[in-house]
Amino acid sequence: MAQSNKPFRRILLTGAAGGLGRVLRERIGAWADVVRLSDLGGLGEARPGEEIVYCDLSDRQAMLKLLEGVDAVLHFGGVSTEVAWDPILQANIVGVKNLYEAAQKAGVKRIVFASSNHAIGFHPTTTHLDADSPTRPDGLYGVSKVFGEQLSRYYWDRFGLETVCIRIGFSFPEPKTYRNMVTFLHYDDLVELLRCSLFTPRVGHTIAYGMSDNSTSWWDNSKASHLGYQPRRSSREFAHLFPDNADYPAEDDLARLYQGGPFITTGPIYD
Ligand code: NAI
Ligand code: 15L
Repeated sequence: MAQSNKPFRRILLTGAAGGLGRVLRERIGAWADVVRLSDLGGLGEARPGEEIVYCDLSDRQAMLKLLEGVDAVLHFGGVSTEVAWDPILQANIVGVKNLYEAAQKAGVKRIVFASSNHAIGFHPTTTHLDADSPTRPDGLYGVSKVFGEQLSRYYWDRFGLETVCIRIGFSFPEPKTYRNMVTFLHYDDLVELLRCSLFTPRVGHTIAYGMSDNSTSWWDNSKASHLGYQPRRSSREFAHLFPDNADYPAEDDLARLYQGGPFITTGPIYD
């Protein structure tokens, strides 16, 4: 391969066919000579500067191969909501363990792990959280994100493999509920937070909240300030969609009382 000035030789993006993966595929090409895209399927043709490797996160041997030659990982693959236990177990528990085992063996320097606000969803909406607040998952999906955060902590302590865990709020084209207005992460800010997470010289094991510059927030990113992340977008851009907060649940609805919103009563879903 010819010499290039791009910062990384090869970045792996898992979950590349998912909602956020498709956004990132369009926007991270400048960061690496090669972006290796992975998912279960649905990635179409590789474009210049891309490689496509289909792989189930729960397949240990396939994961050991997937990580070969990779310098850094954006881990966006896996189950992204509260579903039955077995898919959560396979993708988010076994899969994350396979990822870290393979990454450490391949000499990967850094992983950005797409965690979720559901790792802390059983905190009341009256509580302000930072990186040191205790986790309070709001379902088995949230428990699986706590597992990923803790596994990555172990790989930092044991092997010096760095991770930034991003507790993403709500990253879609626009907020759909008033709760989303509080937790909104604009795609532009997601990409900026990933750029900061990959290019800050030392991150160790960092917990950051994935949110834009929204008017109301439950989260404080001061303990991730070394990342230098400055959100430039805000859910204020969508305030006209919620003139009287009409969609927000009634005062005594549990979904209003806890940060995880409706997730708190969804699980557990037994197989
Ligand atoms: P998504 O569900 O659209 O994408 C996830 C992708 O992972 C899918 O393409 C799916 O095929 C793949 N996947 C699932 N199981 C797999 C397996 N066993 N092996 C390989 N690939 C598998 O989710 P989205 O919205 O793109 O989210 C990406 C990540 O960010 C997820 O980890 C999610 O938990 C996290 N996140 C996203 C939020 C958002 O607002 N979009 C909020 C909080 C967290
Ligand atoms: C998540 O963790 C999900 O991945 C995303 O689809 C949304 O449901 C988001 O949380 C949320 O809290 O709304």
